[in-house]
Amino acid sequence: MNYKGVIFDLDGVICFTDKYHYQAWKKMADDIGVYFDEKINNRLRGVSRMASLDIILERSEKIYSQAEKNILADRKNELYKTLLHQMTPADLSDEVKSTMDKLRESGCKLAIGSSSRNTKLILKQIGLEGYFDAVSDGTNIVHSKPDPEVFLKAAEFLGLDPADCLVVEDAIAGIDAAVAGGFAGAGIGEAAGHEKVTYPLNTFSDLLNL
Ligand code: B16
Ligand code: MG
Repeated sequence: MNYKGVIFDLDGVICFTDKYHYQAWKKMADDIGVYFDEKINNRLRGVSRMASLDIILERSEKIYSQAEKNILADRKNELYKTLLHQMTPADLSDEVKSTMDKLRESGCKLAIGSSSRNTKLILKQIGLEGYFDAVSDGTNIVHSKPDPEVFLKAAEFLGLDPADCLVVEDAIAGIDAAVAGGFAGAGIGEAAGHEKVTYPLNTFSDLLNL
């Protein structure tokens, strides 16, 4: 690994909470009679909770006040958290865990850079509480991806320059954020096709070849 630090996105990279986000947003959208599908859900990857709600409400005829939006977002989050409690260490794949262990053995510092305000709960559920050298998430930022703030904070927490860190992302907004912050970006899934991705990955363990 040619980088001193690796900053991992959480949802879509380390684990797959996207299905729970979908179920919870779908229930909320159905309750208020707003159309929502998997394609719209894809636009929510890496995007903050309130910005995600604004994307969903593009399909609504009613204009919601900020107070009403807060209630909708809270309702979705309560359902989402109930679903997160079903997660166990079995939701962390052997490939992801052994790849991260090998990166650490080679001297790399490891961090999380996630937009989620539920990051600590998710890490606890999958058995990674206390595993990372730094955790930067939705609770310590003002601007969410594609703004680079979450990754810049992660690099700062690690004591490293962005140029010495690799960001691993599944979201287009996440690669945009990495590029804006001066980081190299490794893309998984949809993000592997981003025109500015530094390294497209077929699978997570490809990181061991960089
Ligand atoms: P929360 P990531 C992101 O996580 C999700 O991809 C995105 O869909 C979600 O809206 C966002 O976290 C905020 O999540 O409601 O838990 O604060 O991909 O940046 O790890
Ligand atoms: Mg993601």
